[in-house]
This record gives sequence, C-alpha cells and structure tokens, in this order.
Amino acid sequence: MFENEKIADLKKDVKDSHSKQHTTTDYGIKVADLDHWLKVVDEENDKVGPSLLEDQIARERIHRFDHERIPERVVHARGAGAHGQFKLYESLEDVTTAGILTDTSRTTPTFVRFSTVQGSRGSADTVRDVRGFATKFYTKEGNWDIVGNDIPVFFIQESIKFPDLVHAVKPEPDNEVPQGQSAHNSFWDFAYLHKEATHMFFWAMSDRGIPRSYRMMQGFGVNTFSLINAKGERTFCKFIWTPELGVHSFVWDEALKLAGQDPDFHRKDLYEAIDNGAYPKWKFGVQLISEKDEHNFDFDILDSTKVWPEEQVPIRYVGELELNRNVDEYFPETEQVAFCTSHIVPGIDFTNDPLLQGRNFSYFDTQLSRLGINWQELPINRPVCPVLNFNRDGQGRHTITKGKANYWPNRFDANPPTGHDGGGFMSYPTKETGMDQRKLAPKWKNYLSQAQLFYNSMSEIEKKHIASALSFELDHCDDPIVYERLVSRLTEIDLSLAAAVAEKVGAPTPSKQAVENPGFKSKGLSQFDYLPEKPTIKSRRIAILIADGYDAAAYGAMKAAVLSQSALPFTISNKRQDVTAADGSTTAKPDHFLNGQRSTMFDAIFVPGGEQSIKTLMSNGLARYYVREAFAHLKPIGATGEGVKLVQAALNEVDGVQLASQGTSGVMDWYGVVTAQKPDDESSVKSGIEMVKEAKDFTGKF
Ligand code: HDE
Repeated sequence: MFENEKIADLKKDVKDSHSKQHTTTDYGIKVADLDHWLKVVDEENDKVGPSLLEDQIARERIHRFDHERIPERVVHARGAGAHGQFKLYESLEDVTTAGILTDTSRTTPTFVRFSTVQGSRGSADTVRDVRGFATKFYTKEGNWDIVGNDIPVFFIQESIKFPDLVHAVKPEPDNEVPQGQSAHNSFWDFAYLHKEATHMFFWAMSDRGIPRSYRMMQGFGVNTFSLINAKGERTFCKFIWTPELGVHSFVWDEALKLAGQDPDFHRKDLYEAIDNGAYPKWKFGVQLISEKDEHNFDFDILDSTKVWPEEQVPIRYVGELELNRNVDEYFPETEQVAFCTSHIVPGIDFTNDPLLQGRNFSYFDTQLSRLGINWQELPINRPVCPVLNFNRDGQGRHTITKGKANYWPNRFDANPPTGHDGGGFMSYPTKETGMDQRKLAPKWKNYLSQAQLFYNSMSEIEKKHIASALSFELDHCDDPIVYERLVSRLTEIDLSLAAAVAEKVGAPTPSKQAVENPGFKSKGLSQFDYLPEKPTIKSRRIAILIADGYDAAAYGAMKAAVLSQSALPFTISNKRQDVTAADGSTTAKPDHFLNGQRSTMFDAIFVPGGEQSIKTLMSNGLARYYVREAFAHLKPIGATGEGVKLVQAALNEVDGVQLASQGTSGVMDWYGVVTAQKPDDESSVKSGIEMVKEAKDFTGKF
C-alpha cells in the first residue's frame, strides 16, 4: 500500500472495524448488549412489556443513525475517488513560482474524485454525461484544487446561468424524470436557446460522453488561470490530464446495458485496477499564452466555451499523476472531500474568466450546506502543511488553539501575516478599465466556429456515433419544437448530420447548410489522437468461456498469457460450480455463470476447445449471444480447436455477416476475430484500432 504525508495524516483518524476491541457508546462506556432495547419483561408469565425511553444506549444509536445522511452534491453527486501522487518532471519556473510546478524533487500527495454530473448519488455510472475530474494536491504551501471535467469546454459563458443549466439538465420538475441523462425536452430546449452550448453538446454527444473507464479519459481544468513567475510576469494557462492508457469509450449499446447490468461499473473498475496494482496514470500538461498575446486570437482566451487549438497553443507536458491507493471508507473520504476552484497556491492566480469567478464563489458556499463551516478541518480536506488562523467556533469545530490571540493585530504580535516578501499569497495586480455592465465583449458572440471545428475533426465512425447519440437524445424529446429547432441548429454545423438526425427523430428534412462551415480541423479533438503510447491490455478484463469437457491446455495457456500481460482473466461457464476438463483430472472454478456477468463487462472473449464443452455452449442460447454481443460491441474474440465452432455458430446468427472463411483454414477474416483450429494455423487479426475505425454498425443486427 502506498504511503505519503496525507495518508499518514489520515491515519491519525483511521480506526479498524475488524478490531476485537469491545464496542462502546459514543461517549466511551463499554456496551454489554446490542441486540435488545431495555424493556419491562415478565419472564415468569412469558410477557414482554413496554420499551423504556430511559435506554440511553438504544436512543443514542437511533439518534446517530437518523442523521447519517448529508445533502448530496447539487451536481456531480455520484462519484468515485482515490489517493495518489503527483510528480513534476520539468520545472515551469519560467512562468511560475509555485513549488509544486517548479520543484522536480517533490512528490505531492493528491486525492482525485471522478463523477457524473446529472445523476443523483445512487444513479448509474455508464450514462451519457460529462465526467468530473477533480484533483486536490496537498502541497507544502497549502491545498491546490483543479476542479475539472473530461471535456475541455463548458455549456455557458456566464456563471449566472449555471442554475438554469443545471435545472434544465436535471430530472424535470413535475415528475422527476429522467435520471442521469440529458435525453429530455428541458435539456435540449436549453441547448437550443443557448447557442454557446453547441460546442460542448457536440463533445457530450461524442464518444467522450460514454468513457470506458475513469482511467481512460482526459481531464481539463477548462477555466483559464494565471501563472506568475519570480519577475512578477503573468502567463495565461490551461491545465490538461492525458491518460497513459489512451482515451477509450464504450459503444452506446454497451453503456446502456451496463447501466442496468452493473450500475457501479466505473466505480468498481477504478477500485479493481488499483487493488490489482494497475495504477492509472495521467500526464499533466499546460497550455500557455503570455500576457502580451492575450488578444491575438479570434476568440477570447477567457471564454470557457473555447479550446485553445493545439496548432496555436501546444501542450507542454511537465508532470505525472498516479492513483495508487483506494480509500479506506467511502463517506469520510470520497463523499466528504470538498473542492474549491478558489484554492490556489502562490505562483498561481485567477483571471477574469467570468465562469471561473462565479465558481470561486460557488464551491465554498456549497460546502457550507453540505458539510458546515468547519469543512476544511475534516481529515480528507485538511492540508498537510501547518494551518494557523483566527477562525474560532462554528459547528463541528475540531481544532483547539490555546491562548488569547484570536484577532489581528494583537498585542502579542502572534501569528502575523508574512508581508510582501515572506512567501504569502499576493494577488496579481491587474489594471482594469471599462464600465459596470451586464454584458460580454463582441468577440464572445463567436458561438459556432469551434463546434464546427470539433465536428470536422472527428473520424467517420465518431461522426456516426454523434449522429446516433443526437438521434437517441432527441427521440426522447416529445415536444416537436424541441427536436425541430435542435435539428435546425445542426444545419449550422453540418447539413448531412442534420438530415440524418432529422430522419430518425421525425423532424422535417433540412435542405440548406444554414451557416458556412469552412472545414477547419484541429488535432487533439478526436479520440484517435490519444491512443496509448505503447499498445497494452494491462488491466483489461478478458472472459474465457468454458463448460465441462474443456481443453485444459488451451485454457491454462490463455489464462497465463493474459496474466503475464497484467490483464485480468475471468472464467465464465454455464454454472458456477466446478467445471471438469476433458482429461477428467483438472477442474476450474468459474468466476461467474453466463448470466451473472454478461459480455458487456469484458473487453475481450476467448473460447478454448474441448468437444463436450463446446457442445454444451453451442446448445446454450446465452453462450451464443455472449459471443455475438461481444462482436457487435467490437471486442476482440479468440477461439481455438472446437471453440471456433461456437464463434462461427454465433456469428452466423448475425444478420448480414458472411464469414469469409468457414471451416477449413479456421481463420476468420473478421475484424477482431482470431481463431486457430490447429496450433500452426496462421491468424489474421486487424488491430483493435483499425477494427473500430473501419467498424460496421452491427448493433442493430444481433
Ligand atoms: Fe462545478 N460545481 N460549477 N463545474 N463542478 C460543483 O461544488 C459550479 C463547472 C465540477 O468531485 C459544486 O462541491 C458553477 C465547470 C466538478 O466534489 C458547485 C459553475 C467545471 C465538480 C459547482 C460550475 C465544473 C463540481 C457542487 C459555473 C469543469 C465535482 C458540489 C460557473 C471545469 C467536485 C461542489 C467533486 C461541483 C458550481 C461549472 C466541474 C455547486 C457555479 C466549468 C468536477 O459548487
């Protein structure tokens, strides 16, 4: 288990629920009985009388229990968190004095919480939504929070609109439907009425909205921050996380099914990977614009609905984040962790980004209703550096500060501020001009160019997925004004997309591109620009399908091969009782039976031979469906010996699939399908990436 200063700090509060120490009340007396309320009992006459209010032990238990819940987060209620560490490998001292960004010898403890936005705390993980990516760095100079998302832009430019946005995307007010998704009238009504939301809804409708894993998505600070160097110069900055494993997504059918089959899929995926030592890693990058170049762009660099195209502002990767330790208990750590965009350390500062300024107010404020005024004293939130201030009292105060100096200045000269040169936080002195007005400057009216840029930069399959996602969402809108107007918005981006969506959702087919799309593209927008540097199956889940009479040699060899690549093999059978191999002497203990964990929960499938095993599986509709469904979800499928027959039988059932080479050679010419009937058969598998890029859409056919 990984240790660092923050873990050591938390350990002061960690108790062991498995300890053999006797139970006590909350005020410390040992408890003799925890099964019965104190009552009048007449044993002689076998009669139970009234329960006594006097029982302070029972009362305390019920009191305590009655108040266990706190308000869930108003957005991002559902999440999963883990501890880790941040290492800097290149100093940014040219642009900042922040210790965490200049001292390459440091390892900074961190806590990260990933989340969905719309759903409540008990909603499903795999819904189509934006994902939160909030990082707390426990630095030597105090806590620094980057409260980001997996999408680099936001729906709105002004924070005053945030309550409307959230009301519109959350379940509708009359019937509280739907849960965890934007597929309803209110959201798309809002989206149409806010042209600036177009860019972000394209991201949310792309495959980025349904990530395969929290470990396989990027993170973005979204807002524009300032970095301040030793000379007092300011550089504008955006923060970016890029995952070592690459950016990967589900296909929509898979995500939909998983929401029912395993609503905790992402939460478990993160926990399982860390538990297995497959620590997720991200490179940390910055995009930098010097103060003098602020106005040299055709968009405002403080506008959160815009990316800074990499061709104009390259990403400089300077550090690495690793998550290497699961929480001990969810509530005190993942639920009580509280982030604030206003938590910055010296060397970092804010900007006039209006969304950031609104956020700087909102996060502290919301922690008050969730956690109370002393929320920064909670173990997960308290810094690892010394904290001393003039705070006193308030609900849930933990800190005990002795002495009389609870005000400044004081006659003891106690706890003085550092002054200008003592390392204390100094705000960057900005010269402001202008009038108090409720408006933005003209440049901010450029709403659509980057939505076009994003769409133009997608590969063909990503474009198809956007069309399917929009069709799904608008099909859930039953008010024609909503889906018809939204289709008209799409004509401002791409006419063929608008026409394809119109057909599916029942809007009139549009005939004219409403706004010219000059066809510009940019790198770093398509997911295919973020493939892992080294191809890897590390931490991927692989299902091996067997039944009684399986080929033990092939089964054992594949299991060993999978483990050697740090991937996770799971044995799936028609039962969970032991399965006996063809040789009669070996047995395997299945991890699940076919219905317990469906193909959706795995990244690939392998079917070893064994005559009897395959006979059993071939006659089982669910086993054939397992293979078919995995194929439709573009997953690699491997088979050896008689196992090939199961794959052939299953895929023969897919409408429109003609197997190129059945029977003799045993090698199927299908993307992602590798089979070998004899050990020396040649296999011709296309890489997973080619497979996805060239994929045909089989989801409607299996
Ligand atoms: Fe948030 N957001 N937000 N948000 N946000 C919250 O704070 C808010 C925005 C983000 O895991 C709340 O502690 C306003 C952008 C994440 O605990 C609240 C505006 C981005 C999380 C809040 C925004 C985010 C939150 C609710 C518009 C991406 C979860 C609970 C001006 C950069 C953090 C809480 C966690 C949570 C306000 C816009 C990301 C209400 C007013 C842009 C990842 O304070």
